[in-house]
Amino acid sequence: MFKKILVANRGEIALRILRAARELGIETVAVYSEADRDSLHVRFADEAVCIGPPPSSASYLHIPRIISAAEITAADAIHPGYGFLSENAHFAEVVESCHIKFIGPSAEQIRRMGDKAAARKAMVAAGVPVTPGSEGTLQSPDEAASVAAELGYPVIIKAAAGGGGKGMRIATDETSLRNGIRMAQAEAEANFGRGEVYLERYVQNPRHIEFQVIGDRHGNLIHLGERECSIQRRHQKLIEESPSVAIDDELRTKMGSAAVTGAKSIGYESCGTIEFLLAPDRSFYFMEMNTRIQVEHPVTEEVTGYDLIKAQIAVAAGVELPWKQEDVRLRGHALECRVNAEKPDHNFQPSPGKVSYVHAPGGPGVRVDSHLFSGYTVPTHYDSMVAKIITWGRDRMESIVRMRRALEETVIEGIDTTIPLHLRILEDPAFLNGDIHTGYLDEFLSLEHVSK
Ligand code: MV4
Repeated sequence: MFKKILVANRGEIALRILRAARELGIETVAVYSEADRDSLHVRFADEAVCIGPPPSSASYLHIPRIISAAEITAADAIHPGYGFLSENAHFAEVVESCHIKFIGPSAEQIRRMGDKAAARKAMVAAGVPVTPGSEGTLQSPDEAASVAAELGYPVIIKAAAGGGGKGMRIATDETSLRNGIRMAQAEAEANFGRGEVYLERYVQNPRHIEFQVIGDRHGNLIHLGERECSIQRRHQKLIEESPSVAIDDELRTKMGSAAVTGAKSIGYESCGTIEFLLAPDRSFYFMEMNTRIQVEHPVTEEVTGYDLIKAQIAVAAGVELPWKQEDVRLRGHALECRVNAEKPDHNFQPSPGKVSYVHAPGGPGVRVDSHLFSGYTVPTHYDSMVAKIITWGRDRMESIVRMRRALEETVIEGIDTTIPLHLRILEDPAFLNGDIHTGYLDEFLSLEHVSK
């Protein structure tokens, strides 16, 4: 096992990883920017190294400074968390070339799944269902037009280098397709330095369902059920849950085997997520693979009883996965509400600043993953998420009732948060019915606006 892990991240995920390392008896190193000097992750770690000024580009994304911090402290592994450098294949390569273990998959697996067109090809080759679409990337607008004519409109244009919704365009006819291709290419070129795009038939009103997988280097790879992540705005998830009301045992077995087949086909090691679109007719299609631990991993932990971060560290150290697929049981229901420092009634405008007072909820079935404390200042430089409130119940309704109660107990003074919006969603009949899809939140917000 590792002796010392450096956590190349901040906020709640840095705390989550430090906690796992401590339980495993592994020493810890935090890195921090000048904006995070007073943060909890600095205090929780055995050692802490300042890696630069507040902008991420000069600190949490600055590879030489992070490597230097690991070398100075003699860390033998680096955990990247999520965001920042977690899906940067070059970083994984540099870490390994310094004889430090990158806690995640190989650089090659990150690179392969980071190219969305290559990921799609790999899944087709493995026999995982993908939406009908172009063979690979498109060479010309004329080729796009003939592929689209065969697929039938609407189609969706995706950037090979994109992901998470960046560089996407929907086209309803040939004119909008030709315009869309040009705009998507320009956007992808500007954002990722790579303009290639591909086409898929557009699936209307799908659910976003993702399967958690974990693999080791001995060829074992299992799934840990699904997460329903349809409640999102501009590709930022707000509420996640496990299991999904749309999935019964039969569909879970089918989608879970597809996820395992897909991940095994690339020899995947570590925690990962296979994202699917689930259509109203229950057909499902591979969308993307995320090669990191995700924000919403706690709902899977709550229903499986497994500690995903401890498992991720152990498999990175070469330990054999101690679980078999048939051991995995999903017990009860878990919900996660992301608490962001934002004004949900003013177009989700950021609301950074000093948190004069905080009181976290507690009691049965409540878990809070947060770096907040009374007197903490939410900096302007980073993501706005300040807490994740996770509830568990024997069934979905019990987890919802507990979530309402937990959100009502929560006190966060000095900044605005998404808590009032969560409480309104948790009363919405469509949500209570499990009647959700990727357009749900936009519809909910515009309907609320009309009725006010
Ligand atoms: C799609 C789709 C419909 N049809 N692909 C959005 C993010 C990226 N992972 C892929 N996305 C989509 N791909 C086909 N063929 C709809 C989306 C999509 C979406 C997916 C998941 C969650 C929210 C979404 C919001 C808008 C569009």
